[in-house]
Amino acid sequence: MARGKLILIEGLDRTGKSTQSEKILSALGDEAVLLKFPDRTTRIGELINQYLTDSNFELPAQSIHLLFSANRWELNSEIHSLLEAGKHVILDRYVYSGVAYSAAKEIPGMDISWCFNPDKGLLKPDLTLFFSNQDSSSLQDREGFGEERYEKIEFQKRVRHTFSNVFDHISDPNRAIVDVSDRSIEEVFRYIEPLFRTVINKDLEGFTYF
Ligand code: 2DT
Ligand code: MG
Repeated sequence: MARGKLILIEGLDRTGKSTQSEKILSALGDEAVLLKFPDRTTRIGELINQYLTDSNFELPAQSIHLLFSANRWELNSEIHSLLEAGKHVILDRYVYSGVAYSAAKEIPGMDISWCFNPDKGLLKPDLTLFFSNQDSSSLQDREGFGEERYEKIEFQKRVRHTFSNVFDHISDPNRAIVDVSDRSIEEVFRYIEPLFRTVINKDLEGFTYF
């Protein structure tokens, strides 16, 4: 049986990642499963959730970084099994968010290379779609952000910049940028559908790893 494909939706906050991930899932039906990182339901995920939602719960930047990575590792073998069983796995955030959000803190010593290290060896997606919007007045829309730890305009601007450095650092020919500015949900979906269908119809053998 052909293995399933690993499809990653990455991007900045409020670019419609979760909406499009759900739409891909509906389009593929029971051939696919959708996993979201951080997965807040595991023991490690509960700690991550507390860190994101409770501003009194402090952890060193290095520690929370390693927890986000550990959260991916705890699901790695399950993802592997699903793919081997022929299921397509859609991921809503993964390694690139892990590296970009931590490196954007600009902590001495915690550069992109340091941040990427604990994720080395994780399954690498067969397709990565990076959702981006224009860095303009939309970022003035403070109302649009919620209350979680990273949902601050200044930090989001740094994350945007850091993502492009992360892409320079981690090469991947199977990655595309999707500019969602001024596009409706349906327009974005019409744009990405042929991209993920092409990958799904490929006959790939073996796996690749970060
Ligand atoms: P959501 O809003 O998508 O639930 O993400 N993040 C995410 C990290 O800092 N490191 C990671 O490894 C991952 C996967 C992005 C919650 C926040 O967590 C950030 C936003
Ligand atoms: Mg969020």
